Amino acid sequence: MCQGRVTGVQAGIDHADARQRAAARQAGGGSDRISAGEGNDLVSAGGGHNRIVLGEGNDASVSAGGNDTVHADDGNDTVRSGDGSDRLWGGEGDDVLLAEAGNDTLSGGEGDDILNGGAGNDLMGGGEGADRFVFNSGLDRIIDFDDDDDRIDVSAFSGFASFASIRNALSQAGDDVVLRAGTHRLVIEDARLNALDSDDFIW
Ligand SMILES: [Ca+2]
Ligand SMILES: [Ca+2]
Ligand SMILES: [Ca+2]
Repeated sequence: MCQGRVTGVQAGIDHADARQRAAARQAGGGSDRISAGEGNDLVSAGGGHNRIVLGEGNDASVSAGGNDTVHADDGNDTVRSGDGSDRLWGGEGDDVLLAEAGNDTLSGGEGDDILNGGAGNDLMGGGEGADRFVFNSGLDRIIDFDDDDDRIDVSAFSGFASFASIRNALSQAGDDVVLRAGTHRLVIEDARLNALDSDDFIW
């Protein structure tokens, strides 16, 4: 298995393979296309609208502003995608998806994933496994909350000091449950208020 590593890809429109280290380092700013392939890769893509495929292995990628698309694929991966409207797929494995600012779409896929949309209005789907959804700001949606396995982390809000305080902020809205935190709102799609209990939240 190769140990690919791409760093400093920041300018220009690049088509970098992680195994081609020298070429990757010379790539300039703008929108990069990076395919890391097998092995455990560390990709730093900088700004621009990046398209990153991490392939197999336990990978990590960091990108800055711009609308990024990241397919983490197999393995336990960590993806941090900076500002912009990003689309992140964890694939198989236990992944950590940190979409940061912007209106982002996060898909955990199989495995026990942590999905954190950061600021902005984010759409989150955990897929199979016991997933943790982090709600910290904006108007977020969880499309596939499973109250047997998944949990919602609201620890970013100091006002939620107990499950009772969370329960007071929950309401049924048609087929969905809505959690309100000041001006911020989380929609838990296709959920029943009376099925949610303290096991479903982290505060
Ligand atoms: Ca890889
Ligand atoms: Ca993965
Ligand atoms: Ca999952």
